[in-house]
Amino acid sequence: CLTTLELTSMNWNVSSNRQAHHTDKFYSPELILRRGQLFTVSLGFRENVGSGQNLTFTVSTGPNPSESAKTKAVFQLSNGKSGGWSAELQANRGNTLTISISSPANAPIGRYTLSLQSSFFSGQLGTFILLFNPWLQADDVFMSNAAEREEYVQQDAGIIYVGSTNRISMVGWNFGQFEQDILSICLSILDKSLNFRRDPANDVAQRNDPKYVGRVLSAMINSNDDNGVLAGNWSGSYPGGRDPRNWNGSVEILKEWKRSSFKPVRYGQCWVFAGTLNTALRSLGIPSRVITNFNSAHDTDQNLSVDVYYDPRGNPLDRGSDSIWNFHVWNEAWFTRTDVGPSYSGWQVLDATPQERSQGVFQCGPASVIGIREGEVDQDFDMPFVFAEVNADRNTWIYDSTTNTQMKSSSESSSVGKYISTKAVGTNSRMDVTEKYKYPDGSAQERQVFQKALEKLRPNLLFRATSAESSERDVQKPSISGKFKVTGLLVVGQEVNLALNLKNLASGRKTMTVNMTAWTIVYNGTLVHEVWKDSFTISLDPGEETQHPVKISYAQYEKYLKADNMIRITAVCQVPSEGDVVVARDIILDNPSLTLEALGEARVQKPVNVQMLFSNPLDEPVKNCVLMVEGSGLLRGNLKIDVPNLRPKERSHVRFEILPTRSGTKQLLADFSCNRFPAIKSILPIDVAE
Ligand SMILES: *[C@@H]1O[C@H](CO)[C@@H](O)[C@H](O)[C@H]1NC(C)=O
Ligand SMILES: *[C@@H]1O[C@H](CO)[C@@H](O)[C@H](O)[C@H]1NC(C)=O
Ligand SMILES: *[C@@H]1O[C@H](CO)[C@@H](O)[C@H](O)[C@H]1NC(C)=O
Ligand SMILES: *[C@@H]1O[C@H](CO)[C@@H](O)[C@H](O)[C@H]1NC(C)=O
Ligand SMILES: CC(=O)N[C@H]1CO[C@H](CO)[C@@H](O)[C@@H]1O
Repeated sequence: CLTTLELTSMNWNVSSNRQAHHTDKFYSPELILRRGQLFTVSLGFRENVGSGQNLTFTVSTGPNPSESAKTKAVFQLSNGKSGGWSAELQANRGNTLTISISSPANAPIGRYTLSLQSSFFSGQLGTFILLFNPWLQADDVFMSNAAEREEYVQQDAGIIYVGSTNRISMVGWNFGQFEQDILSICLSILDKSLNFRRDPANDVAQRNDPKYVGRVLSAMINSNDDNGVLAGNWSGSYPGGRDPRNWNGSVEILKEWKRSSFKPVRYGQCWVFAGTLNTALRSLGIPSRVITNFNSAHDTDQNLSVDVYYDPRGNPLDRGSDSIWNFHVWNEAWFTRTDVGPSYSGWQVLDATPQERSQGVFQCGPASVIGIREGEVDQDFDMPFVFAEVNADRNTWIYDSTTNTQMKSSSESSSVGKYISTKAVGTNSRMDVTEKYKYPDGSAQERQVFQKALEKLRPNLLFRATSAESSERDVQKPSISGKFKVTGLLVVGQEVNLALNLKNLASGRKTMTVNMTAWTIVYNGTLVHEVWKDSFTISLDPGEETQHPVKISYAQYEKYLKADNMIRITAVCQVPSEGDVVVARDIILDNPSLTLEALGEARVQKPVNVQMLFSNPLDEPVKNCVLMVEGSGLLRGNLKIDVPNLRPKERSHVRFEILPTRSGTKQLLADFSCNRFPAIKSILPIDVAE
């Protein structure tokens, strides 16, 4: 009687399989595997089953699995590997068979069901999750360097660079791809995509391809079009959601998205989108990193030229659709590009910030970084947009609304695309990758590539020839020059001190009138409020230089400063019957410092105290102070501590306890906020011993 041969046990060998597949860090009980690599399961039967020759396995993924789409495979226990799915007998101990199962290196990733059919048992054995495999040479995401794999796949905390060219700063980010539920949520991101909703069978079949998965994720991390994860907002006020500066990692965001039944989480800005996309990529096994581009152009019409406008009084104008962001953050993911040619394999730009639609949807990439450096703007995907972000020319105009006229004040070919940065492998230092994106600004090669890109984009605009040079020629050479110099500390709570340096470059005496303004802004140039203005007239002898002081008091800017701490200062200088000269400078005020110190050695499962120090720099009390702390592997979830009000200039100490759960270098993130300082951040690296 066959029923006596029923299956009595099924051992997935979760722990040893996950160790072998480099998935042991996931905080989840599930069997998580990487494709192209064998795993072993043990089947126990009530009686001796011989060699198990007649066992047939089926794996399937997605709602409409099919063998033709390779979302289903049926295979028998055999001795030979086929390159596709296969099963091989490893050991036969009478009632127990140990079987090793292999998946192909190009299998779709996702959640699979494993079933068994035989004369004595038919049914599901259970489920497992299959991920990309950067350890496997045959996988499109193969990364040969072990230190890089450690950083770009296994590292669950990192640094994102922000600020401006003259003040690069950083925020810590907790990617948390191994935290409870995060992998599951990242898989459900794919199932909420427009592609899946339209044609699930086809969508699941394409999940074998990192290009496809990366592009879908870039669409889904922003909420535009598809109710994806994060709603963007650059307005400077965020009452119905969280100020983007307050996020410190992806885990809260992804969990909140799930908790709210997949309603978009409010609000994100570029580094929040990039931090979250990085978590999704690393969790699925695609090596990835976060990239910051300073002076990032947003060129909406692909003419590689961005226009910036001011009015005659020096006010920046929100005019035209193009803009230059102080910084912009995107991702690079690592995989081969068989579609455009193997020489474009390697790092690929993916950008989840909703800037422009691509094929009707806010999504961007993959765009090969090598392709961008070589000006291959006709390749897939979104190459012109990314190329312009790092290469566009910047034209400055004075627009006079009373006469509806505009005059070009300057044209620069090398102000866009600076200090392209990412966290270095294995250390917390900044690595500059600008030369991966373009040849040195101003070099012959860089101009050739720019020209090549321009010709590909606008065959009929060939006359722009040596573009920037020619447009620089159509701007009259100014007889004066100007520059803002910082003359004091730039700190929130104190007066801002700068000077406008002016110089007469001409051989005759020049009289000029100067209009100046200062506006608080959001990092992408969104204007918040005018906080200061001044006008003066001055005469300078040939070669003479002068310094005009700029003083902006705390009382003038405090109400309008946003968490970006950015102020844009502009001067429009006019010499009668000559073109206006625009001098602009964005400054970033520093927050008072928040220091963290571990008060003992950190060991796994041993509580350790950490102390926070903060001094109120203001001549007024600060209220509603809250300290938030998180760090993957250092504490479960996050800690919220109410800090008592601080009197003017008072110092505050707060102690709290953490309990490390994993060894290695971990990152503790703190965020201190109060009525006067919306988001002061600090990072403490902690070495946790076994
Ligand atoms: C941004 O947030 C403000 C304040 O909550 C809101 O009024 C505005 O509609 C939001 N903008 C977008 C695009 O969601
Ligand atoms: C580029 O496009 C903008 C519109 O976005 C337009 O105003 C500008 O004149 C164009 N510049 C060049 C050099 O083609
Ligand atoms: C400064 O602003 C005034 C209007 O307030 C305007 O008449 C004058 O032309 C401006 N100066 C410059 C240099 O544009
Ligand atoms: C800031 O970015 C958002 C999103 O792309 C955009 O809607 C807004 O217009 C931008 N502001 C400026 C000044 O470019
Ligand atoms: C350390 C820190 O800033 N914690 C923050 C991280 O995010 C969680 C949830 O959004 C909050 O508790 C804190 O804002």
